[in-house]
Amino acid sequence: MHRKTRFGGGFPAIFYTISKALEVGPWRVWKKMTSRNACKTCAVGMGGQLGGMVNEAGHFPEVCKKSLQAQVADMKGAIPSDFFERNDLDALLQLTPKQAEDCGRLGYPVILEPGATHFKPIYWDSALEIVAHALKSSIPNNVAFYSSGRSSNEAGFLLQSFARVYGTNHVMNCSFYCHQASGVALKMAFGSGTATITLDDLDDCDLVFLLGTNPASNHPRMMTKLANVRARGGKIVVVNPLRESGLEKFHVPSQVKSLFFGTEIASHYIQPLAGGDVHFLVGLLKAMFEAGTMNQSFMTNYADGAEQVIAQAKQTSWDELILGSGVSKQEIDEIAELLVKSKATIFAWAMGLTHHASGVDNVLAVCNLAIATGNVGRAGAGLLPLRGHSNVQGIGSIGFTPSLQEGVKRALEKAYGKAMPINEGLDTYAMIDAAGRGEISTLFALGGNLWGSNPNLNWATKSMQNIGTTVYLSTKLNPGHFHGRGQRTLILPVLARDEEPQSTTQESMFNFVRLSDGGEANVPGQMRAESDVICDIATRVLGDSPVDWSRLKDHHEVRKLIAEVIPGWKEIAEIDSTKREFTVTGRVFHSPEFPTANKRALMHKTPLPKFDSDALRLITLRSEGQFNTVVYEENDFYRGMPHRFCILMAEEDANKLNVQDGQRVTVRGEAGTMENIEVIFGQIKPGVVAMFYPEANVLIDGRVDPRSKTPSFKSAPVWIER
Ligand SMILES: Nc1nc2c(c(=O)[nH]1)N[C@H]1C(S)=C(S)[C@@H](COP(=O)(O)OP(=O)(O)OC[C@H]3O[C@@H](n4cnc5c(=O)[nH]c(N)nc54)[C@H](O)[C@@H]3O)O[C@H]1N2
Ligand SMILES: Nc1nc2c(c(=O)[nH]1)N[C@H]1C(S)=C(S)[C@@H](COP(=O)(O)OP(=O)(O)OC[C@H]3O[C@@H](n4cnc5c(=O)[nH]c(N)nc54)[C@H](O)[C@@H]3O)O[C@H]1N2
Ligand SMILES: [Mo]
Repeated sequence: MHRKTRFGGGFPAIFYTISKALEVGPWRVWKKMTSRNACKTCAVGMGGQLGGMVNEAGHFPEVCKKSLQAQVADMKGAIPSDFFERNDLDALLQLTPKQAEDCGRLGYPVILEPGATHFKPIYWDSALEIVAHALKSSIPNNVAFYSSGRSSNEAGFLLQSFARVYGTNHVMNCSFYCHQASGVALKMAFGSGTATITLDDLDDCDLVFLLGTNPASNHPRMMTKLANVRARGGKIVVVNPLRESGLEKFHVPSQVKSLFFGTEIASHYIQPLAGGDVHFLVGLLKAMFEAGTMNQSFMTNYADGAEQVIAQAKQTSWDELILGSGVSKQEIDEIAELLVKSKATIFAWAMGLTHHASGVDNVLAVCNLAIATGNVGRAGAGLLPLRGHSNVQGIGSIGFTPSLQEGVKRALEKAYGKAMPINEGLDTYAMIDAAGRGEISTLFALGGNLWGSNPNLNWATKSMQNIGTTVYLSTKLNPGHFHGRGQRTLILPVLARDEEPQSTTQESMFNFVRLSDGGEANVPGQMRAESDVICDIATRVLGDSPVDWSRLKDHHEVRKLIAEVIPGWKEIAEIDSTKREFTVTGRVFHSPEFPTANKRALMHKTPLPKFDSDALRLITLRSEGQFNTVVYEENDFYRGMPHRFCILMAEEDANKLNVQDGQRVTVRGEAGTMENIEVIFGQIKPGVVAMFYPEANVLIDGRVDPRSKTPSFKSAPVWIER
């Protein structure tokens, strides 16, 4: 029996939007939603004059219930002053992600002293002094800095450069658990690690591939563009082990006809095995090779490495490709033909490709396909990693990464008059591992929920609790503050971007830098701007020479530095006066000339991944009502999953295991087990099951992709016990 799933968007989304607005007052919400601030949720890059309702191409209104969810959550009340007195650490450890989120905004700094049973409010001055003392008494090589992708370029730049002047390269961001594989692979193929297209290119293509991504929930504003592709007769190929109802049909709220009748999104829905994408993509190459339809002249003129990639496709048997992908020869032929006929194709993907031990190969295989068909380096065609957090790309661009390009390093040295550290910077997973070995004495986290984002939560808990002092700069509480505490933990309350006293900037997935005006605080409290907190700590630790950190509290000064140090960002120096948002130079390719040594693209052989044959492959994903580890709604009505502790399974697998729809089972993974999990029948590829992140992170062991260091969150072996 299939539970009824609903199509995406439409009136349910609109009603939800209205009811959310009523929670804090429609006028207050309208004012905030139309203020000039980049949207807080995904990286499509909404912003500009009417804030989160206008896209980069100026289209209005682009309404998204997700951005409203995040906005309203930031406006609903503050945590009462006696909250931490009434709730001891044990009580806080019981909070679910939703309960922690529902506590409201953190309005005052708190500290948990070693061995204490309660967090206690603390004055800002004392809190900053304790953080400074922890840093001054640590060896820089034992200190780590983490950033999620929510913070501004200004705060991110200040913190990463402070870390370096202080003396460490242990500077890492959430990308290692997200799109790192995309950056690594794109750089290997084209010499540049981000999208090769602009938002407008989506208006000029006739075919879009959506591989391992669910934009109906996670990038809702993309849906208008996708609906438009279909409206002008284009095709959309979805490649996803799970039939996502929002990708079958979506009711675009800003288009009247679509709102009422819905728009078919996928013209072709391919359901591979989780982790079977390389097999499928190599299969497409093989089909084209056999039909003699590859774009040989494009490869000859603009790319290297084609011979070995073609040889791999030629030598691999159809049996192996079909078995490994779970896709039939007929479907592979059909999609290959579609691709050959297309005049301009855009390949878009997200976590379904990156969250694997073969993440980089998955993305390289997409790059190979784009090159083999001549679909890169011209208008309307190219590669589009659908980024996660609203400023995750910016945080990477401005250097919040363990290693810096030589040029950036030299520019920083010149700007600050200080040699950069030489220790090898840790990636996120390696840092947690180092903490487990007792090698991290202080962790400074700019936003995020690092604990909850990790695989193997028991390991993450033990490792993080080994840290001496942990400092979180956060807007809201999340379970990571408590489970991921250090021996001493401080949570310092900060302003969200629409509350900042100064303007800030963010970079979208299309390499477009947006300006956010900031505004008034949404709730009363002692929250401070992230950049203020960072500069105050820097001054306390390093004094005012060689760098005058208090001068850098002025975002205009920071932007002048970014313009000097980061390639392609010159225009940011003048953004205060010009208000001109801009595309980072050197990243969009409308002609087939790439920033590699010889200006040619490079194709790479992609070995076929191997999997345990007796295990089911677990995908961990986001529900309709969550943003990463923040849960707004416990149920997922699109997929018919009524609560967080479900496992979505094909009826065929359930029959083999002799379990029924609605039955409770135990799910065993390599790192742990979860009991009392409800089986839900769904339209998912047999052999593959799905559960919600972050809860299911107790199951997953840390198999990381050797090149991107990203854990295989979407092909973890699990076994079901009745
Ligand atoms: N509302 C909302 N928006 C968000 C977020 C959020 O949590 N909520 N998170 C933000 C962030 S940080 C990110 S990174 C993005 C995430 O955006 P997505 O990547 O779309 O999110 P996921 O839920 O991780 O799901 C990925 C999709 O990949 C499919 N998939 C899983 N395994 C495979 C596979 O092996 N092959 C293929 N082809 N497909 C597979 C899943 O079925 C699922 O549909 O969204 C961003 N936007
Ligand atoms: N099993 C599994 N694990 C995963 C994933 C998966 O699909 N499956 N996805 C991975 C991915 S793609 C990602 S990106 C990571 C997410 O990793 P993170 O980015 O570390 O986690 P989030 O849950 O987005 O962080 C939410 C917290 O950020 C804080 N916050 C929100 N806004 C602001 C702000 O403006 N400033 C500051 N300072 N703080 C703010 C709030 O305290 C909030 O609770 O998780 C990864 N882990
Ligand atoms: Mo992400």
